[in-house]
Amino acid sequence: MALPISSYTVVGAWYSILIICWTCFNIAMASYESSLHVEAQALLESEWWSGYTNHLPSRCYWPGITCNNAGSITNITLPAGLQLGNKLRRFNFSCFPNLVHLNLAEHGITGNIPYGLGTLSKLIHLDLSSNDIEGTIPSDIWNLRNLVTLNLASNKLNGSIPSTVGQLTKINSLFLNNNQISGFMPVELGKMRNLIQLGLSNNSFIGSIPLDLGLLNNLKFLSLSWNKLNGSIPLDIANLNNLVVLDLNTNNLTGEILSVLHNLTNLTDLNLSNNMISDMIPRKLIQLTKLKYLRISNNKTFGAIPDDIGKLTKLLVLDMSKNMLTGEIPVSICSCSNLQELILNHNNIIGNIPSDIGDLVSLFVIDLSHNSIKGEIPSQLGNVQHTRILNLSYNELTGTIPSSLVSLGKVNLSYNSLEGEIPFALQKSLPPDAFRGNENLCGRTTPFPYCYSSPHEPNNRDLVVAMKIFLPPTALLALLCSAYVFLRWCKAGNCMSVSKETKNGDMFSMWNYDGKIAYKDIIEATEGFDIKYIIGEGGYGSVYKAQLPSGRVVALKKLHNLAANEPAIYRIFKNEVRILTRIRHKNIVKHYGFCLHNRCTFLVLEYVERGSLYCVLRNDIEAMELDWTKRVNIVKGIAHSLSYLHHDCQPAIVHRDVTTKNVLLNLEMEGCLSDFGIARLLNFGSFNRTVLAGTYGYIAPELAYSDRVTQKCDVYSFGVVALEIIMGKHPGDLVSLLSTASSQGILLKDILDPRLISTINLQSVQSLALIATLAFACLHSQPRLRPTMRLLCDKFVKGNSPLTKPFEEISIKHIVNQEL
Ligand SMILES: *[C@@H]1O[C@H](CO)[C@@H](O)[C@H](O)[C@H]1NC(C)=O
Ligand SMILES: *[C@@H]1O[C@H](CO)[C@@H](O)[C@H](O)[C@H]1NC(C)=O
Ligand SMILES: *[C@@H]1O[C@H](CO)[C@@H](O)[C@H](O)[C@H]1NC(C)=O
Ligand SMILES: *[C@@H]1O[C@H](CO)[C@@H](O)[C@H](O)[C@H]1NC(C)=O
Ligand SMILES: *[C@@H]1O[C@H](CO)[C@@H](O)[C@H](O)[C@H]1NC(C)=O
Ligand SMILES: *[C@@H]1O[C@H](CO)[C@@H](O)[C@H](O)[C@H]1NC(C)=O
Ligand SMILES: *[C@@H]1O[C@H](CO)[C@@H](O)[C@H](O)[C@H]1NC(C)=O
Ligand SMILES: *[C@@H]1O[C@H](CO)[C@@H](O)[C@H](O)[C@H]1NC(C)=O
Ligand SMILES: *[C@@H]1O[C@H](CO)[C@@H](O)[C@H](O)[C@H]1NC(C)=O
Ligand SMILES: *[C@@H]1O[C@H](CO)[C@@H](O)[C@H](O)[C@H]1NC(C)=O
Ligand SMILES: *[C@@H]1O[C@H](CO)[C@@H](O)[C@H](O)[C@H]1NC(C)=O
Ligand SMILES: CC(=O)N[C@H]1CO[C@H](CO)[C@@H](O)[C@@H]1O
Repeated sequence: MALPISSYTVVGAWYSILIICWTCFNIAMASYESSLHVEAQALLESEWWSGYTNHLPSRCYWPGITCNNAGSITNITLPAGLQLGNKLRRFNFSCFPNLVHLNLAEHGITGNIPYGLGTLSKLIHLDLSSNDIEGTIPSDIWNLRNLVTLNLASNKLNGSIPSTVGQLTKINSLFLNNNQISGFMPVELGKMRNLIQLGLSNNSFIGSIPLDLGLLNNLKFLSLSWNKLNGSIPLDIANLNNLVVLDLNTNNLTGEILSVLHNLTNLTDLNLSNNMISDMIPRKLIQLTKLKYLRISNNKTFGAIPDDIGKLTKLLVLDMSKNMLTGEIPVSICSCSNLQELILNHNNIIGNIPSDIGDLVSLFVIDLSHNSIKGEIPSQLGNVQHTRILNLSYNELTGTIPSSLVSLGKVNLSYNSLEGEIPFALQKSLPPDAFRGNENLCGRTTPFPYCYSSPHEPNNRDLVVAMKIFLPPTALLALLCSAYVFLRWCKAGNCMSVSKETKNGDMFSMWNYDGKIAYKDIIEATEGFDIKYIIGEGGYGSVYKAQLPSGRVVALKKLHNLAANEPAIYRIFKNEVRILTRIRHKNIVKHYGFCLHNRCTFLVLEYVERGSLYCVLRNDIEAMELDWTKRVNIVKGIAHSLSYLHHDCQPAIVHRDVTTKNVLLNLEMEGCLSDFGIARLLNFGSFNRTVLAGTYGYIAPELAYSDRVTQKCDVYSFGVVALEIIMGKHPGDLVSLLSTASSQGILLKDILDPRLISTINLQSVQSLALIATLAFACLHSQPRLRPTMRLLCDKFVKGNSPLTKPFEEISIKHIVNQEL
């Protein structure tokens, strides 16, 4: 049955629909108008545009305001000069539903960011940078999920960043730099996958860099500099291969990072200065061919500057100052034709100054001071006419000063071994300090009456000449008198044997007698043991590198835990050190002296350039440099030095801590044993039996149940070290497996350092087999069945017995069962 529908009902239905729609429209219009009214009212109340409040209807044309077609405000970008003071909180954010763009940078805003910004749900761009805003960032900011740029930089914001920051998934620029934000960097930063620029520098962030930053593979700009970040730089940073700027300077970052950076081929600006990065400068760094700024100053990087650094043709600034770089300045640097700053001071760079540096016409700053650069100053340096600063002080330069240098600005040639007459024009244009410490330089004008000599290091011959020529008889008398007083004073024990020692050039032995002199020199050379001079740390204390006024470089081992004010301890310590300083062996780091003070106690040691064998073996490039011949020589050197300590010293000295960390390598890659006797000194010093002699992994097994340290403990450790040298890594489990059957089938060729295995030849095989045989004998669990160091040395001298089997077939079993 069909329902009858009258025409009346149809019309009625249409009519009611129309009515409804009309009402809807009216309501919509009314609410729209009322929302515009609310916006207008909020503008009035904000008091930001106090001069315009009479023109409310034309508000879309007020300075800095943009509206959409319906008249609702979408963009507020105040014109420069308007000062808002504390009027941010007068702004009722909830009244601007269509605002997408709010830029209030540099408007003198003070006070806090009020809560309520989170109601601007359409906001895409928010910039409150360069104001004086303080307090924490209100949490509702992190609800602005449409934000594409957020800039709160250069304020006084504090507090920390919550994990909700990860909600801003559309954001591509986040700048919070130059504030006082603290706490950890949240891992949720890794959720902002669209980030292109991230600036968090100059805050107080602590902890380590979140690994998840490695997920932000759109990043082009990353700056976390000037924070308190520690730990190592995550290797995942190497995934960010769109990075153009990577700035991590001035943190406490450690670790090895440089070796993976070569993937970041778009980098133009790399700044890792002022951290604790200890890594080689990898050759692959030259793959970053777009680099303009390369700054790694004030770190612990080592190795040489890559030979082909000249491939970085865009380079403007190369700053690797204050590191532990060795090797020469690569000649190829002269291909970096845009170079403006070459800053390599405070390293251990050797060799000559490449003369073609004179071709680098843009060079502005050349600072090579505090190195060991030799040879003459190339006259071509004078070609670099833009150079304002040329600092070659504290090197070992010889020859005369080229007159071409006259065209440069500030020049400093002090503390070298330059000679001859200073070019006249330079005498006039530079202060005498620029030439100080070059004993054989002469001048003509007033500041240089005779050959110039440093006041710190009087040169006897010059003094005599000067006295003969210049001193009238009365002055001579006065001089003799004061010399007499001086000698009397010396006799009283104030400066024992200074004159004798300096004449012999042996300036260190005096430190055996008088701590005061050393103390002052050392404090100056290390700026009061500033941590920036630390080159190594151990359980006993830190090792510093110090360059003395004479230019000589020494290592200082600063010992903790010493009750030096205890007279008994002082006496024992002094005797101990005296024994150590008498030791002279090619393969033992020289002890020059010590300083025993209440505040600091340190040993003065020879500085050994290439650092510890431990580190070299763990660096693929350096480990390759350490070929089989060098390794065999290092093993022999250690054996000889231990034999010397055990059998030739009176009383015999037990090292107690033979490890690869305590074998240092010089420039020729020869081994020098260091740190012997330190454990004993410390035991005296603290009367503390908990100071363990030895390093886990190298300690003889008997020390687990006895504290009787004998020469045979050193022999055991030597065995571990010898194996480590030929295996390229700590033998680890192999040592404990030796007595078991499972080890016996292992082949010699399978334990040798795989990085060098391809370079093996008949001669090295014989030496390696001998080393392995002797090393295994040293690892005997019974101390008395281990060979003595003297016996080991004899075996090394006698050389290798011919192999009875081909190399490929020699097994551990075969070696262990050999008769010594
Ligand atoms: C907002 O306004 C400013 C100044 O009027 C203008 O420069 C800027 O491009 C505008 N931004 C947007 C997204 O419209
Ligand atoms: C902001 O405006 C809304 C809507 O007009 C109002 O409810 C609220 O009270 C205002 N807030 C302040 C702090 O004036
Ligand atoms: C942040 O700064 C304000 C003053 O600007 C201070 O009252 C507050 O204690 C600070 N908060 C933190 C966590 O440092
Ligand atoms: C760090 O920020 C403060 C202001 O917040 C500024 O004065 C200072 O210059 C900044 N330092 C660096 C190195 O940018
Ligand atoms: C890094 O700093 C944090 C906080 O200051 C600290 O807890 C942590 O031990 C430090 N880590 C390292 C490796 O120094
Ligand atoms: C770096 O670490 C050292 C000690 O580990 C600490 O004394 C120093 O304050 C730290 N520096 C910064 C900037 O956090
Ligand atoms: C470097 O890039 C190569 C090829 O693009 C890639 O195979 C390698 O995994 C990358 N290394 C790192 C550390 O990201
Ligand atoms: C480097 O930059 C170029 C040009 O800006 C771009 O095409 C390329 O994708 C970027 N990334 C890498 C890894 O080269
Ligand atoms: C790099 O860091 C140093 C601090 O050692 C700073 O002075 C310099 O401005 C930084 N350079 C760049 C380009 O970031
Ligand atoms: C090198 O000398 C210049 C000019 O005398 C000086 O400004 C600079 O600080 C010196 N550099 C060092 C590391 O001493
Ligand atoms: C011994 O050394 C331990 C660890 O270094 C230290 O905690 C303890 O205070 C020391 N005892 C004495 C008596 O110095
Ligand atoms: C080895 C070294 O000198 N490291 C320094 C690197 O820079 C930081 C910050 O200035 C220093 O604290 C380190 O001592």
